[in-house]
Amino acid sequence: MYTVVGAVKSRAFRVMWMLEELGEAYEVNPAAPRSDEALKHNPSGKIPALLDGDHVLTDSVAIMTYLGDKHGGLTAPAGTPERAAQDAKTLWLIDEFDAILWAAAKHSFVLPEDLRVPAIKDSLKAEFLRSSATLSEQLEGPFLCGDQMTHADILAVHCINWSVGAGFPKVDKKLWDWASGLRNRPAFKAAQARG
Ligand SMILES: N[C@@H](CCC(=O)N[C@@H](CS)C(=O)NCC(=O)O)C(=O)O
Repeated sequence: MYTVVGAVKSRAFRVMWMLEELGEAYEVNPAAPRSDEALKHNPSGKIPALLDGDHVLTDSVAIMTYLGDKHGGLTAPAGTPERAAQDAKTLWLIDEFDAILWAAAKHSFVLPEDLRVPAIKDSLKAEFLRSSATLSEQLEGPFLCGDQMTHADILAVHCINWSVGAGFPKVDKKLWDWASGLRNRPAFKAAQARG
């Protein structure tokens, strides 16, 4: 049985959703970022971490990649052009979605107050909207990487949800409807119920 360290309302949700999609059992240790419990598993105090027996894995995307490869689901096989395209999409989402939302969080509540530059948030919101329009344009099939769901879909939907919570402008209707469809998946709902 896996243990996910981190609460539902954090990047740990990505790992929970992935585990639900894969049908793997897990328990949740809802440790807060930088808490003693988080520091026990990751010297940076960041969450999520995944406990797999004696192994401690960190970083939500590294964990999803590990789980996908290990259980043979939600990923193209390693060493294929499809996997390279999936990795490129995942890294694009980290650059253009996650990093922008994280920068906004840092300048809202993560950094010490004297280091926050609230004015940066307007440009981050504009950048996110531009990136979401690009993603929307590229969206052709039911999933970001074609006919099969991958962890890139989990990452994108999690970031779109996060953008709502962060008060960012709403993504366009096509992308919003697509994300809503994925939020209706039983695995999404089951992960959310862990909160
Ligand atoms: N790239 C990492 C980022 C993890 C991360 O920054 N998590 C936040 C909570 S969602 C955190 O622990 N922040 C505390 C900190 O940065 O000190 C991942 O995707 O797991």
